[in-house]
Amino acid sequence: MSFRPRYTGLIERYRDFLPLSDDARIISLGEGDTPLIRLNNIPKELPAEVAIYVKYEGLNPTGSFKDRGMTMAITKTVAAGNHAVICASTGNTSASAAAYAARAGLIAFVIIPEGKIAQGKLAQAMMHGAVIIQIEGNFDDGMQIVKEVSSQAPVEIVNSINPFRLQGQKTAAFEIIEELGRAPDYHCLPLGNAGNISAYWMGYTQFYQEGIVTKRPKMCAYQASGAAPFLRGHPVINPETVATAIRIGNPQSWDLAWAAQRESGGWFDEFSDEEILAAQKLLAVKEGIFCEPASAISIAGALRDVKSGKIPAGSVITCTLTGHGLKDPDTAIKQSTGPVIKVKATLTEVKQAILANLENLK
Ligand code: AN7
Repeated sequence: MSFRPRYTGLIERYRDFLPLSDDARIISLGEGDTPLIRLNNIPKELPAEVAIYVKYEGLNPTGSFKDRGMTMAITKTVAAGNHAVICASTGNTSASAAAYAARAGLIAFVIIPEGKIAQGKLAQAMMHGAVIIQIEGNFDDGMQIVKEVSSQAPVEIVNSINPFRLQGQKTAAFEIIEELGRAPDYHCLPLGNAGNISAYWMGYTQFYQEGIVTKRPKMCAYQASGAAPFLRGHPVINPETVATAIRIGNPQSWDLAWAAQRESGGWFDEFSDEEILAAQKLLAVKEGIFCEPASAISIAGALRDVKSGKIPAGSVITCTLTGHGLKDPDTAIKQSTGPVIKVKATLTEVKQAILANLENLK
């Protein structure tokens, strides 16, 4: 066997494609290099033969794709000599900012909507020592405040309006191209603040312009019906969805996302909370892959579009699973239908429970 060099994160991996000076002190937790898993069981039940791959971004260091952007944003903050960062967040950005700030020795201020952030994400921000400012308002209110406060206090914004965030996040498209040896035909992903779709489109476009690939995918992005400004054509005032990660009514990368949709020939669509949770469950039960609710919307989208014929037979589809299922255990447990059988701690009772269930599952 041959030894492979220790993986040290996406900046070192893709340095030639990233805007960084050679002497920058890189702040990394080994983000990126996430698995691209081909779905085995779900596609068998589709009317058309397609290849569906999931980019499992939940396996990043803090459990979401945000780490790709954060390694860049925090590296740049350190290079600029700044000591504090700030973000508004539905949860994952705050977790990632808190961790990378800790790694760099910076102070992180995170503004989160009261009561609407998944437990795992809150635990991360707390554990990494961020200063947590909980507002009686939603993500959009927090975002507005962050933009204003950063002009009045010495804090660097690390939301995706920080251009280095998208630079880091575009590397997911690079990895997909490298693993497939080509670009996919369709790329499906959730759409919230719209940074990620913009970043993927940048990444695909960069490799296309460098002549590394000869085509780019159609970008297909999905929103929760209760938080679907791209479907309504204007900001939504009181966004609501069980998928709290994408509970966003006034996306910051509005124009970039429309450009990605238009230039790629892709589309936007929406799903109810029930459909989102059903897709999350389906992926967990049929493929053994646990993603958070917001991430599952990419699966809901791909499946609907294959069933309707919008995505034709023979297509290669990639879906980004943006965050790990463990981020939001409450939602998972609440919707779980699996039986928890309570019996006495005896061989007889346990055996009986096993045999009864084997019978039921036949
Ligand atoms: C799991 O953490 O906006 O369209 O503040 O956490 O790039 O915003 C999270 C967004 C999808 C949407 N999936 O991505 C935040 C935040 C998960 C997410 C999105 C988010 P964008």
